[in-house]
Amino acid sequence: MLYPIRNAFRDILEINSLWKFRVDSEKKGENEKWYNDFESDIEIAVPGSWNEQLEELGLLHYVGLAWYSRKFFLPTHFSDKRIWLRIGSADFSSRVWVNGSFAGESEFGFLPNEMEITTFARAGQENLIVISVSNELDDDSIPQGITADHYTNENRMREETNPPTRFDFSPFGGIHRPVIVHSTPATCIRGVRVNTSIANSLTGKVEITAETDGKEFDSFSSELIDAKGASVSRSSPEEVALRTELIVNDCHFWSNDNPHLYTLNVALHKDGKTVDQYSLKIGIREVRIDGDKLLLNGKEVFLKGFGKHEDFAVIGRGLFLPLVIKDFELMKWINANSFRTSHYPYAEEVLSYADNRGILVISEAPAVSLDFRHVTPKTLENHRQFVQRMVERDYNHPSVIIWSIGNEPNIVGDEGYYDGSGRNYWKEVFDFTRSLDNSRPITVPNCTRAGLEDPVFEFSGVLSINRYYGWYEYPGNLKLAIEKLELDMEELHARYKKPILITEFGADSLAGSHSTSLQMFTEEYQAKLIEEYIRCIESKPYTIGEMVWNFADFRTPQHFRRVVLNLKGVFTRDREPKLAAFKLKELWNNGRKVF
Ligand code: BDP
Repeated sequence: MLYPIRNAFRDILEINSLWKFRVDSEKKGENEKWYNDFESDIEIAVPGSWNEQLEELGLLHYVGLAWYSRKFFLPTHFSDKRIWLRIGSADFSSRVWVNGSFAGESEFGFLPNEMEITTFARAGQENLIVISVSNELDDDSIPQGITADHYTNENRMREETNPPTRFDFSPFGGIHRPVIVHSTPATCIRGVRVNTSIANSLTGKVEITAETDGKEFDSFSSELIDAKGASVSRSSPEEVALRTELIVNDCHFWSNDNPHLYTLNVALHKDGKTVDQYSLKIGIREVRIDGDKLLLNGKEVFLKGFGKHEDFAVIGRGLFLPLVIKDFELMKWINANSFRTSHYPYAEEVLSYADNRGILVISEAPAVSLDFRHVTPKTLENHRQFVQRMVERDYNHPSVIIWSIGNEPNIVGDEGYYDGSGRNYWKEVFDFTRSLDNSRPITVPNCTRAGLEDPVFEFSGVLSINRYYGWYEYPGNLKLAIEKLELDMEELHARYKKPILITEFGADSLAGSHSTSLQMFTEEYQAKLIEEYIRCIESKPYTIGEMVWNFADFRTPQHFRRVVLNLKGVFTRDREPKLAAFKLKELWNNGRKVF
């Protein structure tokens, strides 16, 4: 799946800003044909969640259906082109109509929903897009949903959140990423996949595979351009196969220290003339696990970073570019080199920026806290499809070095998970992911409750663990916390002989709260816990990284253990540093291991 671009053959029109909005809690919109437009005097900004924007209308915790509508003028020059509509993400599912005709739908939140609208759209005229968006989830969806009844029936009332979720982040609803109408020629490039490798210390290899739609071409070409605009390698335009290999001499490999990007131009030709062209930035690099080490271009890399969230005041989960810039500046300031897109794929714009800035990314599918008592064949099917779309979308980003295809399965600690059903499930999803991409390690972070018997370890290339000793277990007791952490790491490594990544550890702290003793919720306790974890993690030769939970405070569903936000951020929700941020900056100085 390609990000829309503008060039001599393609055009884009962003349909963001203000849309008309209407809540449909009774789900009557389709019967009443709201897709032909509906009455409302409420407006909402796109991208952005409805929750905080429209809190005063009662939407802060709203879970259900809502409708968006927007008229836009489609320029006349789109008339002889194929026309596509792409919604960067509408969470968690959406249905789309263009000029009253049903155009497409998606059950996969956090990913683009793209559809061809050539037959419905009218160039040179005003057009109407109507989108219904729902943030409801169920047993079959990824992530899975939960209801208040589940908690009651399972006698887990003390765990109940409002709105009920299986995860610890707000189930924000809305159109969260840009809506783009774009055009392509009739015969067009629809997919490009790039595999890069190092032939020798001076030479890079780029294998390119393209997918096309339409038959009106007789050759395919590709060319790599360097930062100064000079051509560094090109295929012969006679190439008919949609597969080619380019050799780059004097190659500048992509790495976190030197995130060198080339522009790849691919094109289709007919009778000696170019009929379509697509360009993307690529980085030439190789990721590999060797024994207990994570290697980037053959050199050991130790991950220092965070689990993050797409979350900010008012805009909620909406893409907000000033925040993307700020967060990357803060990651650089604190000497981090990586983050995990916990617990869902982030906006493509974020990954492209990570490519530019040399920040390494673990891209995650939102299979968070799967409850195997409620997993259905449809859950598995949706999980596979989700991973497929995520891998397709993010494959070409050099920054993406690891796939995480879930998080903390069996957080409820159900025994049935270990009877082979959990293993079968994960085997299938891991094998499937590997069949889509065998160039990157695959992992699933494990939680304490699922224990060291968790079947995800058998299939993971990197053993990822989330540990909250010193917080949920052994609260306030750092000595015991570190002993337990060490025991887990040692036992895990002894059993599986694979590298270990600590994907989550941390403590809540209320900015401005201090103590001279070890006191939970103070900035000192958070900083101390993080420091002690890092000392222990870095003392083990088989660890490949440490990711603090979380980069910034973030909004969660209501629960007595959360004071509006999860406060495990080392930055506040508005990105002010807590004490732990200064401690990390010191510990991560120069990217060296300090312990
Ligand atoms: C972990 C989850 C994460 C939570 C975190 C916490 O992976 O989503 O936010 O715990 O409780 O179990 O802070």
